Amino acid sequence: MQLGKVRNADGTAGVVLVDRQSVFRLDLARDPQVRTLADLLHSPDPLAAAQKLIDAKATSELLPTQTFVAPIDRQEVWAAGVTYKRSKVAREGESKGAAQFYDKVYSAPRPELFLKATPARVINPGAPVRIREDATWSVPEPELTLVISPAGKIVGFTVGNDMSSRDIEGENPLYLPQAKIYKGSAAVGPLVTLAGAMPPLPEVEIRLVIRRGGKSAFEGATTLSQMARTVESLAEWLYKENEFPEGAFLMTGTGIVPPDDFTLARGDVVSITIAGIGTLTNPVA
Ligand code: DO4
Ligand code: MG
Repeated sequence: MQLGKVRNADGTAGVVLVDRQSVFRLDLARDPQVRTLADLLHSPDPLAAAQKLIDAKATSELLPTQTFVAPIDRQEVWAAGVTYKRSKVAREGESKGAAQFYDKVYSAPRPELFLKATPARVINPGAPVRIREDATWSVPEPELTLVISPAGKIVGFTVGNDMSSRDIEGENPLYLPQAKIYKGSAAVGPLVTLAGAMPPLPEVEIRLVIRRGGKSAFEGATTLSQMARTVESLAEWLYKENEFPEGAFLMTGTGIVPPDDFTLARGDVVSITIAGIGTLTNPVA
């Protein structure tokens, strides 16, 4: 079972429950406690709360995937780094003067966590993500993304793209916010799979395909069994000494890094598929 947001033909937004291929529009006006998708996700039983909002007379619809918009309301988007060995090795290679810090953070109890985006900065499925004009080496980072309630509970999972400028990050780790947080650098969606509906996490495959001129320019895959931390511990660290009254999204790090001679170009199309959730596709502007 999945929850998501759609853009209606008249430009307004709607909330939907998705059961495999069937999409049910929800009538939020039926429950005064529920004004947004986040209210549903943060309720004690999101599936039961959503099912109560289905119009009994409404039939399910088949919606084109471009109808879905990012399933976010007012949550901040955070990200974890160096949670897979592949990411540690790639950072050590790109930042010669600071390689030791990546090794240290990979094995330290405290993870690397950084603010990635505010909701207004998040790019919808199908809309263009960006590479920085002043970057020479840019990559997408395909990441399982946790949807966390204000109380710190992982209530669902979505797909995230942590667009990154490797040359800027590699020049000096203190440039990380510029390498990571810029216009068009974060995309999430298309849907949130409720926590209880997710397949067993270690088996979940993440796949990245980058197309250029209609042909595959890079393909890679990993599974969550390669992640050196648990999703629960990442959520716990994020909420330590912090408050998220609107809840939070947390990208959990990349385990797929294209070879060092690969950089994204305008016109590329990035598709990230996570088993149990779906595919987030964005062209590169
Ligand atoms: O330390 C740099 C960021 C790492 C990151 O974003 C990742 O591993 O996914
Ligand atoms: Mg990342």
